[in-house]
Amino acid sequence: MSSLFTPAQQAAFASDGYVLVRGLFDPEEIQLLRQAIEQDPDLQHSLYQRKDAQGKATLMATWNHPGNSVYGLAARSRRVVDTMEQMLDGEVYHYHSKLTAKEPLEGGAWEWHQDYGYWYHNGCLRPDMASVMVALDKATRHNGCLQVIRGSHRVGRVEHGVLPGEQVGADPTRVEQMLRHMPLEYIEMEPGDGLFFHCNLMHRSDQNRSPDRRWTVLFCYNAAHNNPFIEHHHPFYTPLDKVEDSAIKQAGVTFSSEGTQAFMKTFSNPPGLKNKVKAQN
Ligand SMILES: O=C(O)CCC(=O)C(=O)O
Repeated sequence: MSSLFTPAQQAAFASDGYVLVRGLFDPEEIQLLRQAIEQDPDLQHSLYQRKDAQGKATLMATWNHPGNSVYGLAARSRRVVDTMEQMLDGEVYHYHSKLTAKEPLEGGAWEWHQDYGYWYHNGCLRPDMASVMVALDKATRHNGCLQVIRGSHRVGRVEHGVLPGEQVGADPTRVEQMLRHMPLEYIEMEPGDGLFFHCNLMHRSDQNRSPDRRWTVLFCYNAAHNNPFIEHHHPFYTPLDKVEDSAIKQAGVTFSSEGTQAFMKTFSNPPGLKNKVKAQN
């Protein structure tokens, strides 16, 4: 087990719901990831838009299996997976990954939500799930970096509803209360930094009104013991083949070989969430 977390970071994850690891991927590695994600034809063909309430779109790609691309290897690397296994206290598998790309001056906002707000509806019984957001570009307040409510994961799952636009968001009354009691943090990141966060951490991000691109990739994991009881658009337990950290540089700019990553062409809200509580905003 080669988790990156020190005991202090493990304690911070428990109390805050997230840990920011600077330089999770070094400059050479992040350049490989960025280049592969920008150029992989399978990924490019799978791009779709997710619009916010004002009609501004984030460009997205989502894939269910990590495969053998260099960015798939990053999601399978020991430094990431062993850390996830420490966070979630046991074996994890790859639940999906996604690119969230905010183009300069155009990128859309994300409303307050917890990932478990929708993964719950996928039949995942426990919130034993987490993600790592990796910055491909510099992410700042100006280009729509992630915002989190520190410690909000300890509130548990909040009801979510379908919002205007194409997003699912958390009950605004609960969010308002959380903001009264817990600090709002802007997570500014350099390329290669990784934000590990719990699936119940409340998070959002602003539109990108700046001239600077903000692309991030998210690798999401589920505990092996939390195999979903509903068949849905993300995979059941599938053993994760970990690779050594050195695999990223050894691979160079490698793309997904046809079919191995199972790109999704579109993405719709979990059926359980359609017609559910309408969030009031
Ligand atoms: O890219 C972002 O700013 C947020 C993305 C996000 O929260 C999500 O995909 O669930």
